[in-house]
Amino acid sequence: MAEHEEILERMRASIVAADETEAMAAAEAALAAGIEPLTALEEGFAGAIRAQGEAFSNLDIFLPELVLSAKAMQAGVSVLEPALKAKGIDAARSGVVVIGTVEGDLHDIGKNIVVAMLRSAGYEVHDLGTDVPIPNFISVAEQTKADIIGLSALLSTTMLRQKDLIELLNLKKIREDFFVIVGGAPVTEAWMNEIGADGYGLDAHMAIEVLDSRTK
Ligand code: B1M
Repeated sequence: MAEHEEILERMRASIVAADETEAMAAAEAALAAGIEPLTALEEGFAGAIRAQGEAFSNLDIFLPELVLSAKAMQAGVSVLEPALKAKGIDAARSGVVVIGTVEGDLHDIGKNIVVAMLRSAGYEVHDLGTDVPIPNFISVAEQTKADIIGLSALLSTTMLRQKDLIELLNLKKIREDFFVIVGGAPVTEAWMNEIGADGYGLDAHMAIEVLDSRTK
C-alpha cells in the first residue's frame, strides 16, 4: 500500500535525520495506519540504523551522528514497544530467561526488542542490561532458577564472550542446566554450532520461535 510505504520511508528518514520527535511521530503514524509493529520496526527503523552503521564504516558519517541516530531509533522503538508486547500473549509458552549484552559491549537496541517480545510471549525475563560480565549471567540464572540464558553481542570482538559462557558452564559442570541462545548482528548459525550454543536468533521473531520450540 502506497500509504504504508510512505510511512515506512518517513520512519527511515527520521533515523537518518536523527530526529527523535519525528521518529516517535512516524512510529505513531505507522501504528495508526495498521502497519504490523514488527514490520514497522524491521522495514522502517532497523534498516535505516543498519544503513547508518554502513555509512559510519565508510566514514560518510562520524560517531556523534551515529549516536544521535541511535537515540532517535530508541525514541521510535519506545512508541512501538507496547504494541510489540501486546502481540498475542500465549500462555502455553514459558520459561525463565536471564539475558543481557556481554561484557565490553554497549549495544542494546536489538536486545531490548528481544526482551520486549519475550515478555509479550509469556517468558519471565531478567534483563541484566549491557556490559555484563559472563559470571553474572550464571549467578543470576542460578538465583532465579532460570532455564534459559540469552547473550547478545554486536561486536566481532565481544561475540567471543558467548564462547566463554559455554566454556564456563562446562567447567562448572552445569552446561545441561541451561538452554543457551545467542544473537546479535555478527552472530550466525555457524558460530552457534562452533561454540556449542543451543539456539541462535537472527532477529527477535526467530529468537522466540527457537525458544518456543526448544525441547531442553
Ligand atoms: Co555500533 N557498531 N559501535 N553503535 N553499531 C556496529 C555493531 C557496527 C557493525 C557498525 C559498523 O561499523 N558498520 C560496528 C561493529 C563492527 C564489528 O565489530 N564487526 C560497530 C562499532 C565499531 C561500534 C563502536 C566500536 C564505534 C566506536 O566507538 N568507534 C562502538 C562500540 C561501543 C561498545 O559497545 N563498546 C559503537 C557504538 C554504537 C552506538 C553507541 C553509537 C550505537 C548503539 C546504541 C545502543 O545500542 N544503545 C551503535 C549502533 C546503533 C550500531 C549499529 C549501526 C546498529 C545496531 C542496532 O541497533 N541495530 C550497528 C550496525 C549493524 O548492526 N549493522 C553497529 C538495530 C537492531 C534492531 O538490530 O542490534 O542487530 P540488532 O538486533 C537484532 C538481531 O541482531 C537480534 O534481534 C534483534 C532485533 O531483531 N538479536 C538477538 C540481538 N540480540 C539478540 C539476542 C538473542 C537473539 C537475537 O538471543 C539472546
